[in-house]
Amino acid sequence: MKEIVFATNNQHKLNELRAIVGDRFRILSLAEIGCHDDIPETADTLEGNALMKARYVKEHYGYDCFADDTGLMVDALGGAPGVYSARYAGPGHDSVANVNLLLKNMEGKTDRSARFITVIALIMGDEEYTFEGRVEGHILTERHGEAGFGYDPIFQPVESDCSFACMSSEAKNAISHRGRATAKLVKKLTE
Ligand code: ITT
Repeated sequence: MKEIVFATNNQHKLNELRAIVGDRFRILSLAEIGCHDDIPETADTLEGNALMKARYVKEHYGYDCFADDTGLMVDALGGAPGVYSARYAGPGHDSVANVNLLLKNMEGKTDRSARFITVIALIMGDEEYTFEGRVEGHILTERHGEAGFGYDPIFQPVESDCSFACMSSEAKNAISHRGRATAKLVKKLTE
């Protein structure tokens, strides 16, 4: 079976990808290739960060690999937190603090429209590819649901009457930003 590295330190993303890809490929984690580095993601676009992470693994470890960068773009906040979604409430990737700050900044806003965008960068041999997936929705006024991760409890996709955190992983993956970008990745990998 073909092996490919997913350059992420986020176990939730790894689980989602493995569920979507199934047994078509063996997805290796960074730990499985002995990489425990703090991979830089200092670009100011999702595409730039995804490429930065994938290139780092290719250059330092030699594996074909892919990486994703995801942002939640909220219209009433001028597109924030956007590319800074992981560090919205400060350094430390603290999802509870990020969600609290977003709820606070959205207090009193009537336009609650938002979208998740994922860009996946794939490096195979000398070739680089990028794939985008997005899902439209709105920001709820409080948390709903226990599943998922990150901003899932406060994001309700237009296709659903509940938040991503109220949905099964299968239901989320079928319509999500990452699910849609991953479908394009899988198409490329199976060409
Ligand atoms: P890696 O860079 O190691 O892949 P990360 O958690 O830093 O992991 P991102 O920079 O792509 O990942 O994530 C940006 C933020 O958006 C982060 O706070 C995540 O919790 C959140 N996020 C990403 N995908 C999400 C999803 O499907 N649902 C809810 N929140 C998500």
